[in-house]
Amino acid sequence: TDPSGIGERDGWQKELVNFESTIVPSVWNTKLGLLDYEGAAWYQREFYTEGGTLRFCFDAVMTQADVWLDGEKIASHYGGFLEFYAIVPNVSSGVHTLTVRADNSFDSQSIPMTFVDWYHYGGIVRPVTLERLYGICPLNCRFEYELSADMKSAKARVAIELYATHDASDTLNVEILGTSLSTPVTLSEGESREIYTDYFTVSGFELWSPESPNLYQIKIATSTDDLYDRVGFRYVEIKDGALLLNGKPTELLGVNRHEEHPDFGFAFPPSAMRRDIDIAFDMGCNTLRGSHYPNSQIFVDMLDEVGMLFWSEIPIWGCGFSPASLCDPVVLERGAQMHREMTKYYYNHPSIIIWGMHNEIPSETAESVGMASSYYKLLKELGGNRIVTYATNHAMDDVCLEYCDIICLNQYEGWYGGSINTWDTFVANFKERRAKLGYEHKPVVISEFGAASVYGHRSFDTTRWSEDYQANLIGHCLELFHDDPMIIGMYIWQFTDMRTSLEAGLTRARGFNNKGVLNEHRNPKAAFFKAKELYHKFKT
Ligand code: ADA
Repeated sequence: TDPSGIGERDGWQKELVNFESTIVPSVWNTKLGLLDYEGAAWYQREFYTEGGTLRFCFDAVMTQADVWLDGEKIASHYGGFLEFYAIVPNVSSGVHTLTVRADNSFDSQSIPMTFVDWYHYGGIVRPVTLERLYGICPLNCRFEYELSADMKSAKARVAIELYATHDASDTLNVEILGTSLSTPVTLSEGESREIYTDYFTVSGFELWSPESPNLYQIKIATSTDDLYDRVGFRYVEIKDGALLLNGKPTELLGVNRHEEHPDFGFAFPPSAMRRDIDIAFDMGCNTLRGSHYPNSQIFVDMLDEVGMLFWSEIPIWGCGFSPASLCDPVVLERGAQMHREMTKYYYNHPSIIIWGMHNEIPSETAESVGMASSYYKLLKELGGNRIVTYATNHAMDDVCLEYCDIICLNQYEGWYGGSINTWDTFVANFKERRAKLGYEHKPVVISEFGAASVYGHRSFDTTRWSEDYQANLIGHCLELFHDDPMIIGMYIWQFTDMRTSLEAGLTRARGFNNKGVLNEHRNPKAAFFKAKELYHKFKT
């Protein structure tokens, strides 16, 4: 750790003198003594290479990452939940030193900001990989397609990010579903460029849906390198007040999930991801919201495979945002960059049907309009066939509702004010406001609602903090929302209890947000069984 920020001055990028060994990926907070540490920490390791052009890929480093190879800076990246890479040419054969400084300090311009209702884990939280490149190499691809009216074929093209280790001409081959097409490419040494294939028609596929999550392999290859990904064909739209998936009305039965575990922080193990998905299915969910940041690619791959719909968003968690921050060009650009990276790297996942612009910004203020309108436009441009929205906690005075395809309300009647009985009035009042605004074509999702309960605390009188109070409130809400034609979906807050930041911890028993329908070790509370009963009933 480098609490006083002396590492670079003292040459740690060349050699770390005092260190302990650790495992990557991981968060440092689970090391004894480092639970509360916020700031910079340095990681270093030696590796052997036969040399050439090397590509260092980082899936996620919290939050500001700086990377050195043999003491020379090779990358800098801001944004803790998104991937980045550095390409270094002419690396000699032999042993080299890779150094990473991960800094999770927060301030009024950081995303997320200091005050959030989760834990500021730090470290290299997702895998790091090293590739040797040679020739013209495909690094990333976006498969763009438009389904025909009968949804049996698609007009497609592929955007491919290329890098050349030397001046070269080659043929780029794309193969999908028995169709193959070749594009000649010429790049000069060190050049990176995105190219588009011509449009082509693909057919012979079955649609991707929660019931049949059909995936197809896409292979992109030059004579020296290749790239494989998977795609699914589906169409999502809002029509006549409903969400249609492949033309079929779909009710979103969901839960908000943080990719967090008290023993692993954000370095969530894949086997535990799979278990979370199994539990969500058992509960009857057909969708998860990745509150409040892009989740691991491994997790979203699993959702593609099993047919779970997903809402992916960036970590603009606005409770602590001042109206001034909303117009701060640094904040706006950081958020825009996160949206560009999220849409670039997550584009091919059919499970992602919703892009989330931000969560609970002060959207009742005039200052919020710039952020909401620009992010909406950006996600519509870059995001493919997806619903674009944001979660608001300003149902009755939000001024940005123009900038969403569906209206997503976070509301805690019966927890932060109100009672179980005030939900009807809340819904009725919002319906009236929506009509007055002329937004009746925008269906509503209740994107957060719930109550905290302490696992194991039962009560005959359904007192607050008991499992019974929580189960009762959630049961009431689910039935109310399901029966209301304006409301097309619901995401319970939240899947599991989870550790929260020190500031929020002051009002959170155990330093945890206890609104999970499971506790942090994935043991079910009464609310889990209530939701399971109702979600399964709604589906029949
Ligand atoms: C907000 C927020 C969540 C969580 C929740 C709560 O709606 O979006 O992240 O903090 O409130 O538990 O109060």
